[in-house]
Amino acid sequence: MTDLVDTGRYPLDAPGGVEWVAAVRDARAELAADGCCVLRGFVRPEYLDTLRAEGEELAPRAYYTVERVNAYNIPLDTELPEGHPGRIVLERGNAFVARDLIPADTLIQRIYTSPVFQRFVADCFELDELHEFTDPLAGLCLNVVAPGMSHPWHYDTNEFTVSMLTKLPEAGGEFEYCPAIRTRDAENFDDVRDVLEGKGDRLIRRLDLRPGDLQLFQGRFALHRVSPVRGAVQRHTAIFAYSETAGVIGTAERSRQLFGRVLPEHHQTAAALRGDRLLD
Ligand SMILES: O=C(O)CCC(=O)C(=O)O
Ligand SMILES: [Fe+2]
Repeated sequence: MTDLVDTGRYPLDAPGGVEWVAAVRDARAELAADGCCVLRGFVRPEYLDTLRAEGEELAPRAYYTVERVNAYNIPLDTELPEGHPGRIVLERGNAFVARDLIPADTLIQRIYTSPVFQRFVADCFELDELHEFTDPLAGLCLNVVAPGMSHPWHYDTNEFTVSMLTKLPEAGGEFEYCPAIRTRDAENFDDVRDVLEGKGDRLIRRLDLRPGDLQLFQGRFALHRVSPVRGAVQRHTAIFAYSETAGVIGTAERSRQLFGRVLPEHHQTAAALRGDRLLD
């Protein structure tokens, strides 16, 4: 693991050391400022070809479907008042390769399962510990956005998300986000509606991500999307999903939507427990 990572900048080879503490402090400051932190060049340049090539080999295994959704991922026939941003229908055209289709020896599995990586990420998010999902499909995914497609505006169910671009599209496919557009107590539907209607530029930040950059993101309160990919090639990201509690498994319905498959494990779970009552 530590030979994959630029340990000069991100000292995963010396947990708890002075440089580790400094790197964690910088990441925490960025997260505190706007809920997003990009650790540039996290993966050493000599591994970037492998990172991209492994994703290219996996991408045909994604579950390709275009789904009509809303920003809250609640059913489209939910009764909502006039003007509610949840009434705006979006097309979710990204496709996920599920964890059980990603070989254990790929770089992204090695990163996802690395205890020292998990320790580092937990420290950056100021968490005592974090756990891989028990869900056999959702813990680690490759997110594939093909030309003409986008991963439309949404919030994450998880309070924190870790991801890494592995393949850059020719154009478009930008990660865009609206820091703290909602809070634990307030949905702020007016600003959300502006963003969904293309009138929210004042609220949007854009990231210039490069392959091998590690992104730490608090996506529960920041509306975000991957803008439409243009040109001839796909955009790929590895999504490393962790939770503060052990044993997390998604619901059967969500698994069917994202992966086109439901496993026996998914039938045993009720909806994930959450600390708030926000939509999705
Ligand atoms: O692929 C990305 O860069 C973002 C993915 C994302 O927002 C998600 O999977 O929830
Ligand atoms: Fe997301």
